[in-house]
Amino acid sequence: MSSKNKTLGEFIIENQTEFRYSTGELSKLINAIRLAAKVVNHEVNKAGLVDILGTAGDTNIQGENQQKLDVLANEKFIQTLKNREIVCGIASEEEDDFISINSQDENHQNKYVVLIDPLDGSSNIDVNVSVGTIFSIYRRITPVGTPVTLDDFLQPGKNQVAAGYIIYGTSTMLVYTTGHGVNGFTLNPAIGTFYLSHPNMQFPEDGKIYSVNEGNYIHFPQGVKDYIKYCQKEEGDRPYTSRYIGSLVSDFHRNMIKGGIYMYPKSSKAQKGKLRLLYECNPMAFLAEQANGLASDGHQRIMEIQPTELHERVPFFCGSKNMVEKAEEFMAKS
Ligand code: AHM
Ligand code: MG
Repeated sequence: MSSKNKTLGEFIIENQTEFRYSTGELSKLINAIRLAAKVVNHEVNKAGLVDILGTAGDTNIQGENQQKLDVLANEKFIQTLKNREIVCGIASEEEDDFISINSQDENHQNKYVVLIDPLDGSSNIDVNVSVGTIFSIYRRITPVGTPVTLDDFLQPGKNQVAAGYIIYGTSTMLVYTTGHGVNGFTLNPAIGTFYLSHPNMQFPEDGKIYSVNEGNYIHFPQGVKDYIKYCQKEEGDRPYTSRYIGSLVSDFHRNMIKGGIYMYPKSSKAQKGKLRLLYECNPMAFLAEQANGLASDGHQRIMEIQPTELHERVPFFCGSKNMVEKAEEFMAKS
């Protein structure tokens, strides 16, 4: 069968044996994420009809309360993962604490925890710009059969067994890795099936795009300012092109295909930057490294960082290998 006709369902089954610990549980988990992605995609696509269907806080025709899309996406992902009884814990950007899931089936001892950002870049929804869901999966470190603890979630990114994102863009794609490269699947909305459209995705080693919120320029550390000036300099293949959507998943996705660097540095206003280590940076870092790119906090590999808090923030530099290395060079100099 040509890779173009392969569905995500078929791909998951065919590649099950590649997983580090193959019992079929991780496959079921990815299948649950696939289902939740389709549900959220349906909701995101209705966002433009909000004036007709009602805004958040309104009551709709069925008497249901309309919800903000990020809250709704959070509920859909948590519900789907809970209903299928395939994880023992979930942490989400939308929840202050992690959720411990006790399976009804005593024989079923789930070993995975999932961390999600259910709808990242949600300030873009009102203006019809792409948003995304980010997920990260770990094996628990506490014994199965006992309630999960914070330690199960506070693992360095290098322990991830799978990670990915869904991009709700001009088409909807699910892109993920289980540590054997990165593959992208495009949803055919007519029949609700994801097809393998982007096998073995790779960052070009070099790129010509830099993505950063330059409005914060004066607050950036000197090394970042110097790197931005380097990107803008008329020399060799420079100046580079500046492209910033303000939606991490979309900026990452474009840079992975075309070659580029995404930066959210620390600033004098936000000492640890803005992005969250556990469910934004780590999963993107795992994908980047699996796609021949790099992810750094400016000085060290993102996936080496030992987290201390569920919602902790970290400066983030991610993308084409040579570009991230160059940015690190400038930061080391200053
Ligand atoms: P969010 O989790 O509140 O949506 O914030 C994360 C988003 C990223 O997707 C995006 O790259 C960044 O915040 C944009 O931030 P800014 O508007 O400060 O440039
Ligand atoms: Mg977010």
